[in-house]
Amino acid sequence: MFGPKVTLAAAALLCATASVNAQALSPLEPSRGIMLGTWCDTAPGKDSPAAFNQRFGHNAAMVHLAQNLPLEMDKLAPVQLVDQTNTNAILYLSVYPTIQPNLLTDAQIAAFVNQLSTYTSQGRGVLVRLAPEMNGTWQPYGQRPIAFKAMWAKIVTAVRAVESNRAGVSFVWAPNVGGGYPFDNSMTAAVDPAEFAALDTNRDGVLTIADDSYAPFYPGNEFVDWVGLSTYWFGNDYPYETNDIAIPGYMNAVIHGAAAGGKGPDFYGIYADGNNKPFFVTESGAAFHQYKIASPAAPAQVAPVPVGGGALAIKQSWWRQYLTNTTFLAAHPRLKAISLFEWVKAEETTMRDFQVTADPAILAALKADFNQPAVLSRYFFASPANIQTDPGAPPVTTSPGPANAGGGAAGAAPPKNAAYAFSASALNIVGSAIMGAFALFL
Ligand SMILES: *[C@@H]1O[C@H](CO)[C@@H](O)[C@H](O)[C@H]1NC(C)=O
Ligand SMILES: CC(=O)N[C@H]1CO[C@H](CO)[C@@H](O)[C@@H]1O
Repeated sequence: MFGPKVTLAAAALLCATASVNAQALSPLEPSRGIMLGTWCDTAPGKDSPAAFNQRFGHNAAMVHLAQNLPLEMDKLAPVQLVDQTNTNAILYLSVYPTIQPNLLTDAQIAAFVNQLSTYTSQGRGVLVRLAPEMNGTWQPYGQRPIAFKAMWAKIVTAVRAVESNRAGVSFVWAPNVGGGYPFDNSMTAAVDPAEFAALDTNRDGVLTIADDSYAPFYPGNEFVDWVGLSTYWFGNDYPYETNDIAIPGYMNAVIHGAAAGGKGPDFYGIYADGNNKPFFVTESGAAFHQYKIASPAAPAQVAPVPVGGGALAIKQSWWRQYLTNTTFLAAHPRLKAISLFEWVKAEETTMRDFQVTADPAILAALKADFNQPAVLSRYFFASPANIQTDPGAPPVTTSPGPANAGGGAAGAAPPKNAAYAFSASALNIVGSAIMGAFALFL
């Protein structure tokens, strides 16, 4: 799958590194403004990032894809879908280790580094959300903070050892929202006394909600570029199978640890403000429960769910808390990226529709809120570009998304973005014919 590395990459990235350092930003962090991204259902015949761009009327600044580690060569993230947007969108890549952290070999890490180098050397920036939700029990790498942090540092060090990756790859540390921690009693890490001691932050001999759900897993400022949380509105009460309007202020409460009984640490305050890191809403959506299912594995309808507040009002009550809420956005200047979860997904006991751009009425309501100048001017989007991230991928056939509408307020210049400076520099030196597409960022 991976082509040979492009030899000019090292020279190209010297430029980008200098510009990143001068602004004291994390790699791929915009100096101001928020990158809007999408994670859509890329199964054949379902949805695509290019189709999202056309529906929404703006080019997603980031395209979210996921894959496992060690690499499974037949199941790598379909990065050609990013190329097919014909933009310089950042690849936002969630990477899920399928084995315990201490078992990952140097050769397996090297293969991953090579994959990223292939992308960055073509001018495609990559935001790596490595091993997300490491605080939960449901991942093989979950609740093993010592092994997790060692794996994290090893991978980050190996990735940064390649020149094109230093400005072109940024690491996102994103635990699960702490409400409900430690989530269930099947705490597998308890078998290792050292791991358990690291988790039992109040040293009372048991793992409970009173223990810090984030700190044991933080790999350290030198190894983390971005900090993030995934935020969802599922409904008023567990097991979440009613269609409820979002509780006012819920989004704000979640990122400051005041949701779910107010027991969680103030994530934004401690990890974004306290550690001087850009903040990333790594996934977000409001669930409209379509119907009850037997199970996620056998998601046939077993009972209807009343429409309650209705899909439009529920989703609007959620996006108005953060995405289009200028009060919220102004209060969180470290918020630099938001990725929408554009899926219909069987979860727990219901079929859940999180999409905001699929239904025409919901999309129209979103656009009416989002395209107000005071909101739109806080965001920016990818620019047209012809990047062939993976030289081995099939040729691009889809049509381009709409033109960049970043900085929508009349006359406002789009914010400068280290990511796009990175792409521009790389392509400038390569001498690509598409230079004109980057003129705004030079
Ligand atoms: C907008 O955000 C502020 C600050 O978080 C919050 O107080 C307000 O309720 C939000 N507005 C809506 C409509 O949710
Ligand atoms: C118990 C709990 O909170 N589990 C949740 C952890 O986070 C994942 C992803 O956000 C959810 O799917 C789980 O339900």
